[in-house]
Amino acid sequence: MPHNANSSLVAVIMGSKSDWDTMSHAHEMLEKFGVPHECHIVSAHRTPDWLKEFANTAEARGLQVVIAGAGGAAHLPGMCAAQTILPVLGVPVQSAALNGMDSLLSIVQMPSGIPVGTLAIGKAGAANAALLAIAMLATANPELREKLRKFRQEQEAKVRNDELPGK
Ligand code: RP5
Repeated sequence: MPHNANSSLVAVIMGSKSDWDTMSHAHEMLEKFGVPHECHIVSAHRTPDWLKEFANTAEARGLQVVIAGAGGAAHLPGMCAAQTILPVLGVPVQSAALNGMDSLLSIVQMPSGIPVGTLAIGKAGAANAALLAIAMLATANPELREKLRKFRQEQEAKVRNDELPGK
């Protein structure tokens, strides 16, 4: 995993190594756009002191957006958002017991005052969290804005050129 604590603009954190299968999609999207980022396992309940240290130092280290993925009783995004003013994007990881509905509801239902921008359950949510982080960074970065525009154009062209089998 990339780890360059000095220049990262985005941090991708997740509650467990088991979340990587999902959260790697955020990492891959950030890689594709050349956005400096770092990835860490940070558990709200297993490593509370590490979460506190991470969140308390994130802004001063130059991070601009945090993407936090967790499953089950998924309090990582909310507990991270509580300790930093950086925007936090939450990704509900698909859980075995409740298919990610537990993760989604845990992340999305933040009481007023501490927002978490909640994405879709699973891999699409992780990829979109990265795209949203990129769009946020792009408001002040024309080069990134052009990369985002090109990405949309390529996506559109692919869909327009898709053919249905046997048609
Ligand atoms: C959460 O519990 C993690 O985010 C993960 O999605 C879930 C299960 O963790 P493991 O038991 O696989 O470590 O904290």
